[in-house]
Formats: sequence, structure tokens, C-alpha cells
Amino acid sequence: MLGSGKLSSLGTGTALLCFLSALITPAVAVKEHDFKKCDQSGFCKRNRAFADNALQSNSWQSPYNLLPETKSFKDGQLQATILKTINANGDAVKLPITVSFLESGTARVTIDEEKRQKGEIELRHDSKARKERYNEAEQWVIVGGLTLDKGAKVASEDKKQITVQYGPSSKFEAVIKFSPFSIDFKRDGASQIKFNDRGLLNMEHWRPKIEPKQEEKKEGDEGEEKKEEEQKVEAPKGEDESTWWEETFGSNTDSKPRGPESVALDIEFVGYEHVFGIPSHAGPLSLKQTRGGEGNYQEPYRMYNADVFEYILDSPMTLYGSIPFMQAHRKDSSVGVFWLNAAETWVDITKGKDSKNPLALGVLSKTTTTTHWISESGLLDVFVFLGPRPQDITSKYAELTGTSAMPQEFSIGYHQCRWNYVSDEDVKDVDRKMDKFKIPYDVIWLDIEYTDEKKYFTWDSHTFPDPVGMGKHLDAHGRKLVTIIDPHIKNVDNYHVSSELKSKDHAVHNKEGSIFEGWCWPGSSNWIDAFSPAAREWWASLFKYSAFKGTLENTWVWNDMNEPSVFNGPETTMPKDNLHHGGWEHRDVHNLNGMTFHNATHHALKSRKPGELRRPFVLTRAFFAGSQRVGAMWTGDNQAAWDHLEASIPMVLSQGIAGYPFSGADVGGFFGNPDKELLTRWYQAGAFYPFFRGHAHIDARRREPYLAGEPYTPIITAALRLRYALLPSWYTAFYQAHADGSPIIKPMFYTHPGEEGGLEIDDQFFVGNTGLLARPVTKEGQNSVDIWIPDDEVYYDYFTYNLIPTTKGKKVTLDAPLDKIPLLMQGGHIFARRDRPRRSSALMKWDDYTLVVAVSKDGKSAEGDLYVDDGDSFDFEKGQYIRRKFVMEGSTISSVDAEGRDTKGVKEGEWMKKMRGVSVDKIMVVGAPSSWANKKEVSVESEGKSWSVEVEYSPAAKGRAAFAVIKKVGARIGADWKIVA
Ligand code: NBV
Repeated sequence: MLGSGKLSSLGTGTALLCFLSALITPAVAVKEHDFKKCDQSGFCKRNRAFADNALQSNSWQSPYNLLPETKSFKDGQLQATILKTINANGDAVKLPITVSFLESGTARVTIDEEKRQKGEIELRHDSKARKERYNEAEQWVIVGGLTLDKGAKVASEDKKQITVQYGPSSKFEAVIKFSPFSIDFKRDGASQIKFNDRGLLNMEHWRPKIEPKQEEKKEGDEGEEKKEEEQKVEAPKGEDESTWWEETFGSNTDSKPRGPESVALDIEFVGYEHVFGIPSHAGPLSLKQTRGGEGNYQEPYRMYNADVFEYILDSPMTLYGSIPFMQAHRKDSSVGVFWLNAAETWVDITKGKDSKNPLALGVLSKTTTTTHWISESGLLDVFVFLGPRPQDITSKYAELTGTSAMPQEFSIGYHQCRWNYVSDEDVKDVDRKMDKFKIPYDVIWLDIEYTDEKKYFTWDSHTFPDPVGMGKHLDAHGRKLVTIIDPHIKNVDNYHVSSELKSKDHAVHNKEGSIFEGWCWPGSSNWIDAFSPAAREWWASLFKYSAFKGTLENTWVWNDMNEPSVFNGPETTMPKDNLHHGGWEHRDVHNLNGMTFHNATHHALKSRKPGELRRPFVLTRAFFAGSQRVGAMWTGDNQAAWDHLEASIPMVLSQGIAGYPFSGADVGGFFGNPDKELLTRWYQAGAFYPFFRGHAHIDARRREPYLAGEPYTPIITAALRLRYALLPSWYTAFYQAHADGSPIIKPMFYTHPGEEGGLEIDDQFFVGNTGLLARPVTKEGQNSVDIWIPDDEVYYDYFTYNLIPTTKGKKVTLDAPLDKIPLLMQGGHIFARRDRPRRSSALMKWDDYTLVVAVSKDGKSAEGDLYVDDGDSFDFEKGQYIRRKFVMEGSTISSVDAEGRDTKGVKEGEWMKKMRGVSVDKIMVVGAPSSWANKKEVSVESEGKSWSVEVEYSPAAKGRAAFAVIKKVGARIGADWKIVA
């Protein structure tokens, strides 16, 4: 695993450990057989078989019936009992259902199981686990938007069904059929989403295990035998009892003390051919069908956070994090669902012509997408969003799960990482070289080797004797350090973190209730149980500056391996029957695990010093719905290969659609050595990832940008400088994501929901609301790219101002030699830059701005915005920010407060005061009106004064648009101003 050079530089103890680790870690390429396929995961196999049985039978009827006499409707909430018939005798189990209609227009359907809810079940193997279905996902995930819609009303009701009207102007309807139970969600009278229309609802109820018959029957055994007979009848065709009570995968046997308990449902998107979301998967943005057929997958998309190690592309295999949120889109209509369940989950997707679809005969899509969601345990808990715009879906989802935290401003700059910078001198050396080559960067990262034998919160005293000196050195140019802290704690004596973890009982337990022990980087390890409030407080105490010696105010954190990765565990993770705080089995909370750890670290960074109120920065590998509130994620261990570069774009776009836009992929590729062309192209693409970090495996050769040489280093530097120049616009896009959950880089269907031609395009995107349309080069030797044009606006080349000859809905070919990033400006936008190249974002803080106006096709209008704050504290929550709206109308360009605030009324803190010295320097007007041709000066009015400034006009020439440069504008960025040409 480790390069021999690396081994020789380590002490023998470490080398031995590394060797041992290498023996028990997965080999170099992902072994697909290390991870379950659906038919190796009992509940997935059972539910697929259940589906096959239902869909192939002519007489199939879902055994779930809502009892009309049990239903009540009050204050926007319907409650009732569903009876599930479990055998031919008509025996049934009760499943309480709640359908909540929320003020936001979102509907929520929650189904529980009475027996488990009341704890009236027996656990096997003397298990200490909780008896209920896991019902605390909401506590981790949902942060708002649950207020009931008191205006929701029963519109009609008869013996067969009840119809509830809800949502904006009561445009939404839920038609709840009783027998068999199903729901049809409609918008404006047309079906959009259907639950259980195909009858695949399946909640595996609790039942006692009938032990196999003994050789000799004793008196009184008849009853047992009868039960067994019933059991046989009970299992619908295609069900497989062999995995109900125990399940073995590899060398691990899951004891399953609660027996079978899966939940599954078919969710149909009526008339929608495209569905998006359920990250993270390495495949196209528009999700593929999963039940075979040409070009389709054979396996369902899986969500079971895992350390998949060198993942394969174009695959529904699970990756490191999951967000069970899906959006469906067709021309001018979006709808979505959020499946709130943290257990192992599989989603089958099929598409087909739907004869029942009322739209089938119309001009709209004739295809319906049916999805089949299958989770191992927990409640059935689904939110339904009826759109109609993509923005409605993302904002309503964000209302529930929260939006991206406002980032530390430095964290949207460039991060320089590798496994590992080997010493504090090495770190300082890289830092100096970046300066020498005038390459901007903000953060340098330390991977696991900085620690004393993988004991987190310690330093290897030989290689990092002076972390404080190193931190101060970086701080001199406003730079930061990120250190890795993983959730596995080395299980050794004389390590205070380990002894406290154990003595205070803050670790995850095994099924017997003792502290779970497994293998990870440090060798034998224990895992913090971040589900426990007490454990989180203890975790926070470890990060105090006084406790984690050597850390400074410019030290931030990286959480890796939090799926959790357990080298000797089933599928490289924890046994499902492990126990967490509150007695919940790991199976119930697996996909939440990473988020709880990320959350604990985020909390810790907020409490490093009393009174220090700064936004934390914590990168995570594992995540779930809600992780966006806590920090950034990256897509894990990719490879230095062109197809991985290509795959990274839909992956990052998918994160944005699912509410977690602060994402990026390892630039350069983690495993392997990129050639210089690939490295260069990757930097050009990475400059457009919301999270922009170069990273490399310990065996990979050094590849800091200055090592690439001519012509690569200057080209990479230019990409980095482009990112830095555009930081004000990126920060504004982050603000928008924070405000309403919108993606930071946006796919075509999101920005142009009326254009069917854009639905499958996932290699190009807009940046925030800037109108910047990027289409990174992702193929070797490629010298041109095709960009799909979504509308009939004008498009200018970002670098040359050339007017691109475009046709709406068609592709246009753009030259893209190695030194060129295909980047267009859509007419009608104004965006902000800071043009002076500096070493780090911190050093740009007080620089003046450049505004770029890309004039619309009408030749006289454009609009844009800018958000600025101190980039560090929470003072923006108290009004300490600047938010401008820029408008060009005819020959006037103006800036007003975007919220219409009277900024004079805002009491200025230190940062606001200092921003008084920051102005608009120049304004580039691309596509400037010809009426400006003879102008030498324009007048500026601001704060009761007016003055003239120089304007230089360049007429259109050889395909290039006319442009004008308004120089040294001198109006304050925070003030209202107007320029009249
Ligand atoms: O900590 C070492 C690596 C890290 O560099 C990488 O980014 C993570 O995804 N880590 C995984 C553990 C080992 C990977 C082989």
C-alpha cells in the first residue's frame, strides 16, 4: 500500500503497522464483490422478488387497506390505521399512518407499525436493542418547515377514498384510496406522483421466529406447527425466509435480533422521463433504469455509505454518502420526493409508456418513471414536493433539511492537499514555492501521517516538531492549515483520547453491549458514538486550543472515514447489529453516522475558545440529508484518469440538486499519476467545483502546480487566478445557496426548465446567477468542445468577448486549446470580480471590484448581484453584510441595495467600516451600445456627489463584440451609485 520510499522514511513501528493495515485493507481496485449486490442483501432481494411477483401476476392486490373508520382529519393532518393482511386466514397487523400537509405545500406520509411502536415484540439473542422502528432520523435531519397547513381541507370523501386539497391556492390534491391503500398526488388536477399504484408497498411486520421442528414432537407442539404452517402461507410468493433471522456476508454474520423489518414503496412520477438526485453515485445526472435492458443498470441504485476505495464509474453502486432525495423533471414541471430513512436503501428505476397516464396522448412526455424504494428498517417516511419549478423543489427541501452553511470565505479558494506533506518544513517549503511561482492558494492540508502513530490530536514530534511555527508561517499570508481527524480512535494505553473514550463510555458498542473494537489506520481502534450528546461534548473538549496543542486560529479540520470505514467489518464498515446511543442498532442509523460525526466536529470548532464566534470549516467524506448545514464534502477516492475527471461533473451537479452544493472532487485524481495535460484540464475544471482541492494518494508522485513546468504551470496558474478573480461571484452564489438551497453550479434543466433538450446534459453548467456558462474539457487531446445553448440570449466568450454564433437548442463548437477553459457569458448579466492577483483570498479582502456587464441581446440591459460579508464571523446574521443589485438600463448602470434596505440605518461594525474604503474600480461593458462609441467620459453619481470618469470604447471587430471599459469609477461598493453614459 505504501510506496517503499515512504516506508523507509517511517519508523519501524509505523512501517509494521502500515504493513499490517495493508494486509487488511481492500486491495488497489474496488472489489465489487466486497460490496453487496441486491440479491446478497436479504431485504433487497425479498423486495425485488415481491415486486416481480406483484407485477407479473394478473391478480395481484396489495394487502394494505386503510380502515376508513379509523381516520380523522384535523389541522392539516390525517391519521388512520392501515391493516396489512398477513395470511390466507385474514390475520392482519396494524400500521398507523399519518399524512401531514405542511404550510410550505409539502406533504408527508409516515407509516409505523403498532406492535413495534408499542414495544410488543421480542428481540432475539437477548439483544439490548430498541424495539421500535427507528424514529429519530427526523431529529437529525429536519430543521424546519413542519408547520401544518391549517388551510388544508377535505374536498371530497366517500367509501373508497378521501381527497385533501392543500398547498398554494389549494392547487395540490392528495387522493387517498382506502382499498388497497394508495395515494395520488395531483397538481392542478393532474396526477404527478403516485404511491403504491403498483402495489409494492411492503412493511415487513414483526413476527416471532419459529424454530425448526425437532426430531421428536412433544405433546402440545401442534400449536407451534400450526403457526409454522401459517408462516408458510404468510410469505407471499417470491419471499425468502432464509435471510429473515440471520444474514451472512463474507465472514460476518448479522444477528438481526428484530427479524425482517424492511419498508418499501413504489413511487411513480407520472409523465416524467427524467429523474435526478439520490447522490452519491458515479453515473450520469439523469438517473438510469436499473432493471436491465440495453444501456441500463442491472442493479438498483444503492445508498449505504461505504469506503468503496477506487470506485468504478457509470455504476449504481453506493459511494461514501447518501441523500435520499429525488427530483423528477419534464418540460416546465418539476416534482420530488424525500425518503427520510437512514438505513441501507436501494432504489430501482424503470421507465415506460404509461397507458394510464392522462398525458400520454398529449404533446408532453409519454414516459412515466416508476421508482421502487427499499430500506432495511425504520419508518416509512416520505415527503412529497409538487413544484412546479425546480427552484420550488430545492427551496422546499431546504426548508426541511436546511441550507448550506455560509462558508469561511477562504474555503472557497484553492486547497492544496496530498497524503502527505511529510513535515512542517515540507509544508513551509510548498508554501514558499507557491509564492515563488505566484500561484494563489488558501489552505494546505495534513493527512493522517502528521499524527504520532495515527493518534489523532497528537503530532509526530520528529516530523512536525513545531506546528505552531508552521501555523504562524502560513498565517503571514492569510493562509490556513487543515488537519485530518478521523472517528476511529487508536486502542492503546497511554493515549488520553482512547482512555477517556472508554472510561467515559463514549464509544459505539457491539451487539453484546461492550465497546466495539475493529481495525482501521491505527490498527485496533474504537469509534466515537457521535449520536450521544455527552460524546459530542467530550469530542468538543478535545479541539480546544489548550487541548489540541499546536493548533491555532487558522487550523481547520477534515473528517475522513466516517461512513464509518472499518477495515475488518462487513463491507468495510460496522456490523449492523452494533449499538449506538439510545439502543439503536447501527443498521437503523448507518447513513446518518457520518453526519453525526461531522456535526460533532463542527460543534467542536465552534467552541474552541469562549467568545470565539467563527464559522467552522470541516470537510466530510460521509454525509446524509442535512450535512449541507455543517460543511463541505468531496467525492472520495477517484483516479487520475480522464473518465474520472468527466464523471466528477455530473457528480458535483447531482450534489447541488440534492441540496448539498459545497462539493468537489480530488483535482488531479487521488490514485495514480495524472499526465500533465490531464492535470491541467483537471485544474481548469476544478476551478469550477464549489469545493476546489488538489489531492493525491501517498504513492502518487508530487504534483503541486509549480512542478508541472512549461506550458502547464502558467496555464494552471491562470485557472487558479480565474477562480480567485471570480471569488466575489462564487461567494455570492454560496450566499444564494445559503439563503434558499439553490445549487451553486446549475445544470441546464434547472436554469432552463422549459427546454427538453437540456434534460440530459450534464457536462456544462451555469455558475450561480452570473450567467457564466462553463463546459470544462474532460477528454484527452480535445481541442474543441460542443456547448449546448439553452436560449436565444447572446453569448460572449469570457476571455475574448467574441460573440458566439448560437442557436437556441443547438450545440455550438468552441475552440478549446490547452490554455483555454470553455467559458461563455450569457447576455443580460452583471457579475463581480477582483482582478488584482494575490497570494490568498485573505489578502484580497480590501481590494476594489471590477464589474463585468454582459449586455443582453436587446443591446441595453443587464442585471446582477453581489453579496459580501466578513467571510468569517456570524455578524452577517446581524445585518453586517453588503448586498447589491446592479442594473443596466439603456445608458445607465446603477447599484442599489438588493433588499431595499436603508443601509444608513445599519450600525456599522468594524468590517463594514473598513469596507467603506472599498470601491468599484472598473466596469467592463461587453456588448456596449454603439451610442457609446464617441464617449470619452461618463458621469458617476453617488452619496450626493457626482464626478466624471474615463470610458474607453472598442468597436466590434472580427467576431468580437464591442466593449467599453469604464475606468476608476471610485464609487463605494456598499453605496448606491449611478453611472450615466
Ligand atoms: O487519510 C488517507 C486517505 C485520504 O487521503 C483520502 O482522501 C481518503 O478518501 N483516506 C481516504 C484513507 C485511505 C485511502 C486509501
